[in-house]
Amino acid sequence: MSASDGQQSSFVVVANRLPVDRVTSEDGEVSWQTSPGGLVTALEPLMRRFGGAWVGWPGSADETVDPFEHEGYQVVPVELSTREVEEYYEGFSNSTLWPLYHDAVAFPEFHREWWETYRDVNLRFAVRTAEACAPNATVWVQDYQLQLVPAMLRRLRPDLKIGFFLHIPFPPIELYEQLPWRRQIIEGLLGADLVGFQVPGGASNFLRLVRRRTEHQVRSDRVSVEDGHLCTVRAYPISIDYQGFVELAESPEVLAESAELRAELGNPETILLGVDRLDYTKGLRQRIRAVGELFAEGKLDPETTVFLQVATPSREDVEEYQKLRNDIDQLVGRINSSVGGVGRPAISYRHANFSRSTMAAMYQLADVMLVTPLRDGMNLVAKEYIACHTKSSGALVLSEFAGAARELKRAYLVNPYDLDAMKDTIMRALTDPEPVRSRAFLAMKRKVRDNSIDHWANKFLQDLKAV
Ligand code: GDG
Repeated sequence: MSASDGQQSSFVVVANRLPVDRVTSEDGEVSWQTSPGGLVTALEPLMRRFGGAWVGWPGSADETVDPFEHEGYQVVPVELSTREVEEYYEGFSNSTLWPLYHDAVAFPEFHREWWETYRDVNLRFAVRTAEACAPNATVWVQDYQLQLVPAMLRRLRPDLKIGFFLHIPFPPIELYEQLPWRRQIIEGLLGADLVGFQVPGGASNFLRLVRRRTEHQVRSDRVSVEDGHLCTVRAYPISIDYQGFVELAESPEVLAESAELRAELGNPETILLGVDRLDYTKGLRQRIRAVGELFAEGKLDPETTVFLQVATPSREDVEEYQKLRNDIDQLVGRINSSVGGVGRPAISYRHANFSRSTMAAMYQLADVMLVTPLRDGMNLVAKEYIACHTKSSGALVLSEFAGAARELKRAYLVNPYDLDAMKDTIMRALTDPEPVRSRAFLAMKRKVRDNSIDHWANKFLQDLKAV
């Protein structure tokens, strides 16, 4: 049955990806499993309560999947061809918008064909969403792949209440203005009743752009759009399922796994940890060089200290990511061969996916967590470490350029481009007296506990109702 056959919902989430992964059993039977992740965890209960629907791409090209019910809500798949995956997803989303929105730390590529496909795919998402919505439904559109959907949807269904949330930074106007299709994207976002950003800086960058590039009236955080509706623009810092992570990290299985992992690493006295998608925005080159120099200068002792760096495979079909992977392999190899350990490398580098419980075991172990992106919308790894490191004496070295730095002011904040300062800060995080570390760490725990992901979702949806 298709969504247009009558199955309509009063609460609809629209995201590039569906919240489910396909699993094929040994006898070839296909079923769908909820994908792990904060957003899905936070929204699933709401979806069930409101008889919701989730519109998104199932993740494989050239395949049509019929809508189906999953765990008490509707799943509405949007199909993409191989060409569309290349041009809309790998192209315009990940090689134009992603670098542009992250301070152009890699060069954004502008191609007209990619833009046209982005527009076509956004229209398909909007049409599919319009079909899935009951009269006056609430729709929540997620992220940079779908920035044209709010306005397209409003044209198709003016009765809907439309929210949009951007998970990545919104760049300063001087950078944004490079985008040949800047006007269309601004108007696309303004189709929403409420546009949310991770931090107030993103919201003000956007409002400045609206003032500069459109004729719409801006008063405080509201834009009067020419078709007569108001679009409110605010910050909603996203978070994690704090309680869920604490329970996971304290479970006997995770505690046993962290003991095993420590033994596997050669029972070092001190563990530094980095966990990132392998992405050029995450500052891996700078971080690994800084730690490598600390080992080479003898400030860190490879006999007693290990730097465990996890890099999760990501966007492997995009050229810039292939280059990054090779660079990091070589860099780690060079450092490990020059700083002799005791039969184990100084840097334990793992380019692989891990289960959530292994991640929690790693967070448990880390004396110092290094989160040093060059630019990041929020960075949930920083918050996950704070939840999962259940000892009071953790230390978080955090980039000033991660959205999380606005809330986690008691972290050891660094400019990731300043290698010497980063090295000094890492040493301070390792050597500060225990009471200093734990006061700061416990303050950050309270902060994350009091603003977990369900607060974030509820606040956004309450505001959406009210605007
Ligand atoms: C975007 C924005 C914003 C990583 N490796 C594994 C794994 N992970 C999980 C982490 C964490 C998530 O992936 C990564 O989240 P981040 O927030 O760090 O970064 P992005 O993927 O770039 O996310 C970001 C976020 O959206 C939310 O709005 O914070 O700024 O860029 O949850 O734990 N999980 C598992 N295995 C791994 O190997 N299971």
